[in-house]
Amino acid sequence: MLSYSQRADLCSNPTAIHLLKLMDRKKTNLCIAADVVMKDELLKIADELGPEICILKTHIDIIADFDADLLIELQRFSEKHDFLLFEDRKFADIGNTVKYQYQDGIYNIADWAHITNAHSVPGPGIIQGLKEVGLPRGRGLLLLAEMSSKGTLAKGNYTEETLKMAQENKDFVIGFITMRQLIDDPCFINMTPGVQLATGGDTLGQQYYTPEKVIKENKSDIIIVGRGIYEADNPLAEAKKYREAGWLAYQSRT
Ligand code: S5P
Repeated sequence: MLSYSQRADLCSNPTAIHLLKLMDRKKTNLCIAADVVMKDELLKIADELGPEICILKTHIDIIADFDADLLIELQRFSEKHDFLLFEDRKFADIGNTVKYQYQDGIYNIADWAHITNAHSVPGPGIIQGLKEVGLPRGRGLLLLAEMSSKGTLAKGNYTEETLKMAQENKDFVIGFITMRQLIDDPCFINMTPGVQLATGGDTLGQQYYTPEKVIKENKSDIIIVGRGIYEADNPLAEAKKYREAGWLAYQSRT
């Protein structure tokens, strides 16, 4: 199996190349899902956990005291600690609408988020719309091929059609939100949410698998961990545990 950085040499999207090289350089396949609602909480995570992660995943629209300064600070930490920013926007509208949602409004996602994601439910037009905005900036898009939640409709034929849409847009689509590796293509990066050190779930349908199962058995590339880390008594110590578990699982695979 190829290493992350060997895969980088085969890809064309600048964000995919950057991310794959970064993971091997920094020895981490951990993405933190920083689902907090205040600016200072988000920036604390970015600064304290930044050295442990390859990606900081945001839901920028849940920040109660959002302002443009937050975006400048996030970019500063991304450079300082060498991680990418992933706005988990889950776009789901027609191409013309998502273009505006991606570049305009108050969040201007395309200006600061290296990576964003989209549902494939509208069909390929959503990728075209996002691509017009993101590709000139060198950004990368993930498609939601599967979801971690109980009862998800993203399965079977829906997942198959999503893979096809990605293959037809390899310049911009850099991978998937998925529970497992779905196609053996080194340029698609698989990111998996619903990860904790113990299996289980929450009361709202989330389901958890371990880093080992996700990376080693299911051959995903990146673990996305939220509450397992930021709700711990010592988030930094917990992040180190997830980082190590994710990296060991990757090493045992290569
Ligand atoms: O299928 C999905 C897709 C995503 S991006 N299931 C998910 O849970 N996510 C996101 O991953 C979700 O929006 C949240 O930010 C994170 C999981 O958080 P946790 O606290 O359950 O680890």
